[in-house]
Amino acid sequence: MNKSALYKNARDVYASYGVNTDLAIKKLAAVQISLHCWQGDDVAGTEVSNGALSGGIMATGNYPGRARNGDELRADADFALKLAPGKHRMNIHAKYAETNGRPVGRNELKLEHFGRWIDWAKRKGLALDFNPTFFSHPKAASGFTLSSADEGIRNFWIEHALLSRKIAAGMGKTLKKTAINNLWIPDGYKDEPADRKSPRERLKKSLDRIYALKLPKHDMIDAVEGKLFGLGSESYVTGSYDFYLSYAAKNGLLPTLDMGHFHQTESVADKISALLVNLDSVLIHISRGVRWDSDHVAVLNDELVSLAREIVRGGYTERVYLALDYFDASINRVAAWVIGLRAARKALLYALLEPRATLKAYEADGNLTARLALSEESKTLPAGQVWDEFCRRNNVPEGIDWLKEVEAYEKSVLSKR
Ligand code: RNT
Ligand code: ZN
Repeated sequence: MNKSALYKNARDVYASYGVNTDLAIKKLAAVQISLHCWQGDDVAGTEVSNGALSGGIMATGNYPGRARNGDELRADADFALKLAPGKHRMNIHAKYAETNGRPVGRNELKLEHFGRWIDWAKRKGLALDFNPTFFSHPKAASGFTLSSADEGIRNFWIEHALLSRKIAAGMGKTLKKTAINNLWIPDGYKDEPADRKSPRERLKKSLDRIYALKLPKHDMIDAVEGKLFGLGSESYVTGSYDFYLSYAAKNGLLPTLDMGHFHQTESVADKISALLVNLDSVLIHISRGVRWDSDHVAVLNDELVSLAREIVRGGYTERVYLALDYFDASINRVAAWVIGLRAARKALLYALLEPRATLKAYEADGNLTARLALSEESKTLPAGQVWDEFCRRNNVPEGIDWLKEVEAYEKSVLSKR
């Protein structure tokens, strides 16, 4: 059977379950996924005085060929983006400033230091997202930043957070595409604190100063990312999920849910409808924790498919912002990007191909037997043929063909670094 016959067959099979595959393909293309620049260089960054990675996160592995500067990083990202179908954004961190060899403090950064990213994004028609960087810096050496007991340290990081928000707004304004500015801090203790309250009170006060500055919502929106624990902050994290969820709800910010930042049996998928009954939007960091918040490459697993299902079932594709967040230095980094991008998009396709109208109807009728039976059968319908068709329609290699291109790029470019 040729390729289009295979797709037609899949389309008929899905039609018999009441699912329109052409509509699914159309909806899928429009969902935006933000690609994290930091997978391309193991979160190293492009600052002049580049410190070691800190803050309780870690990129393990020493696969050759990581990007060593902004141009290499953008070239690699270009390559990855061409191998993944659908609409993308690019997510960058403050530590990816490019300052022409001149050291510029984190409290002195300006929009112009991200000019190369902006020019590149403009050429590609991409939106940019932004993150202040509160780690890999001497002023974060104590493990505390916005919740530090030292007023000087707190003020330094408040300045950094404020100018990051302005940079994000500048990006959004220049590109005419709203930027999301996501704040995550590493603050926490390795061992049981004697005082859990004071750092949280200080964090709240710091955030109040950071978000007192009002910026146009069509230029940028603010998100705050909580966490359960980090390396060296196993017993206490100031900015926990509860802390930020309540802060975000009270102050009109987006909570960020990183899939590696919860107890391992906790379902991020279940949180989507619980949050969006009350909030406008959330930001998801698509990651994969293996035993700990290990930031493994996202794959098509149950967690990701369940999350995508909740987004699609709730009609939330415009209200849930999706961004990848992982860093694996043990495999080809461009491939790591492509695998995660394709996995996230595939999860959304699976969700769009679910016979959800019928499942909901069974549920409404109280026919829970049929609900379970159909849910099981739908898992083995020919989604792969629809995925291949989606790739063809978007001029992206289908199946494993993309890997040959990454291997050729590794040979001709990455291996020479
Ligand atoms: C850390 C958070 C955070 C970082 C990035 C680099 O646990 O997930 O989002 O991964 O900011
Ligand atoms: Zn994250």
